[in-house]
Order: sequence, then structure tokens, then C-alpha cells
Amino acid sequence: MTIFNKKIFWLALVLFLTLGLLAACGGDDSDDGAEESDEDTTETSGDDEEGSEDDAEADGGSGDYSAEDMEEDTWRFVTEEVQGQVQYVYAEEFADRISEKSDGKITVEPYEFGGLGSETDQVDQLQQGTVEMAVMSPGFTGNMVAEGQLFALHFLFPDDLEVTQEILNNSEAINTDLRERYEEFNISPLSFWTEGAMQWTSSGTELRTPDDFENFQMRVQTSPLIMRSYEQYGANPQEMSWGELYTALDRGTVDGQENPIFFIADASFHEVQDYMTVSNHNNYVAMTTVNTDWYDGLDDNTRAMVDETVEEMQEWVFDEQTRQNEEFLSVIEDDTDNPTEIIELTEEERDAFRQEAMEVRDYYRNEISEVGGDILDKLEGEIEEHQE
Ligand code: 6CS
Repeated sequence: MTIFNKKIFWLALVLFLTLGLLAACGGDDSDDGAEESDEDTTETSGDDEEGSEDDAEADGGSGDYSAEDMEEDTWRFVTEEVQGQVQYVYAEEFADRISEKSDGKITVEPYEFGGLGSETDQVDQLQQGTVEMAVMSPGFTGNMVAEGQLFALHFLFPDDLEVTQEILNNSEAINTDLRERYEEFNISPLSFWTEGAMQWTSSGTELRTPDDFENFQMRVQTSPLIMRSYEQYGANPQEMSWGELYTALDRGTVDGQENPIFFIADASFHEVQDYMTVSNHNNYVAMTTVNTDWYDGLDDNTRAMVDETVEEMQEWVFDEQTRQNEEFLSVIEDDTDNPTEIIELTEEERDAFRQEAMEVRDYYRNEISEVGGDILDKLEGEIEEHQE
């Protein structure tokens, strides 16, 4: 190096150090990333921090966590539905939000139904911790968490789905008492959300009155209370995974089933059924669940991010199920190659089912519940209060 080059080198070094010092002691409006992340813990790191902060705020984020302290990790999130269906798109949206909030450190891998076995296999996997998260229908935990079967009771929740969702969000009976019952089995339901009103589909028989169910072969999920609900109408219920349902309906192994409209159409059940009865006899409840040991073992920071995201997703998934149920009704109506007659029950016709269904509540209290129906009693009180 010549003397001239050496001079330039030292001048540049002094300039560099001076500027660095000024930046470190910088004034109010020259805050660097580190300081910002102290002030707003939703901040992550790097140049695109502002985007993350804005998104967290737009979503009503509490900002009680910081991506900076998070470790790289991958969480498996299994659902009971396939690509495009409500549970699966829920898991995808959840994954996107977690990726953004954790600054890419945490990857959530959604799994669609089928790859990991039946719905009840998935319950086992969550319990064992083979997967960290699952969307689960209480109908598939019927032989384990007795109280969880209350979601099978017909005409329990209000017909207005928005009101039903508010109750699901705020009910202490569900979010505290029932959650504790699940936690005895190492499953923590973090939220409960509707996938829409349920309807009946059938072949051979038009389902308009309870008598129409006499000797009707009805496919149900694995829950003694769902079985009892259809026996009350005179049907022969058969437990079955939905993975086998299309073939069973097609071959006449069963005559009908219940599900929200989006699912009836997307799983093509309407193609092999003559009728769809718009009964709105119940709403389909799904739970966002986590393995309890895993969840309790998360550091507070990461758990706060999970809780916040689960809460945000309630509104998102309500809108998603509304959209899908509306869109798929047109799919059934417009499918002239596979016509399905749509039967709308009158209020009087629904009342006939409601009356029968009230007896099943006694059965739940006396034969199913392990706490004398306490959770149901509390929930009924909350529903009544909410409607006043
Ligand atoms: O009928 C069933 O079993 C399926 N129905 C819905 C709406 N979601 C998944 C579930 O396994």
C-alpha cells in the first residue's frame, strides 16, 4: 500500500467509526431495529419489520410476543378435510400467519385428511404428540370425552349462526369446563367454531318427519350420543369415517347422512343422493386443538403468538364457512347431471323433530354425562342469557 492509499484507508475508517457512533447514540427519530423491537414486541427483525407490525395491528394483535426470541421449529397440523375445504384452508391460513409473525422461524405444515389415517387415528396422533395441532370434530371423540358429545344435540344452539358463533367464543361451559375434560386426555381445545348448519341427504326416502327415519340407515360419526339422536327418530345409525361415505351412499350400504352444505357438495355426496333436506337441525362444530403437553411446554412468548392467532382466526373462519356454504348450495342446485331435490322444512316440521330431540337431552344428562349434565346445564343457561 502506498502512503497515499494508507491515508485514504485511515480517513475512511475514522469516518465509518464516527458515523457508527453517531447512529448508536442517535436522536429520537433515528431509532434502529433493536430499539423498535423493545417498544413493540410484535416486531421481528430486518427491513420488512414494518409490514409484520402493521399486519399484527390490523389483525388486532396484542403484540405480547417477539419473533426475535423464537427458535426455528416445525409444527404438524392435521385436519379432517381435504384441500380447499374449510378445515384445510383454516390450517393453511393459520400457517401463513404464524410464518409471518415468527419471521419465518416457525413452519406449520397442514395435513389433509387421509394421509394420516381415519379421523379417530388423528385423535390418537394428537394425544400421543405425533402431531402438535389438529382440527377435530367432537363427534370423533365421543368414546373418550363423554361431555364433548353435547354438540350432537339437535336444536341446542340458536338457528342464527352468528349468535351461535358468539356463544362458542364466549361460553365458559365450553371454553373452560369442557376444555378441562379434554385436557384429561392430553388434548387442549383452544377454540370452537362452526362449519355451518347441518342438513340431511337421503336416497329412497324424503326426510320430512321423524317417522321418515323409521329403519333408515343413517351414517354417523363415532359418538354414542349421535347414534342415540337418530335412534330417537327410529333410524338405524352406523358409525363410519367420511372417507368411506361416498361409496357407502353409492352402494346403498347407508341411505343418508348429515353435514354442512359445503361438505355435501365438495365431497360429491349429493351426486349419489336423491334428496337434501334443509333441516338446520344442528350446526357442525369443529375445534382447534393442540397436544396439551406440547402447548404447556411452549415458552410464554410462543404460546402468546399461538393464542393470538387462534383468536384472530375465529372471525376469518366464520366468513370462510359462510362463503363456502353459500357457494356450494349453487353447485348442488345447478348440477343438472346429478339432480338433487331440495326439501325445505317448515318451522312446524322442524318442531316435530325438536320435540323428539328434547328427550335426547335427558339421555345425555342421565346416561352419557359423567358430571350429571352440569356442563350442558350451564351452556343452556348461557344460550338463554345470550338470546335475552
Ligand atoms: O362428516 C364428517 O365426518 C366430516 N364432515 C365435516 C364437515 N368435516 C370433517 C368430518 O370428518
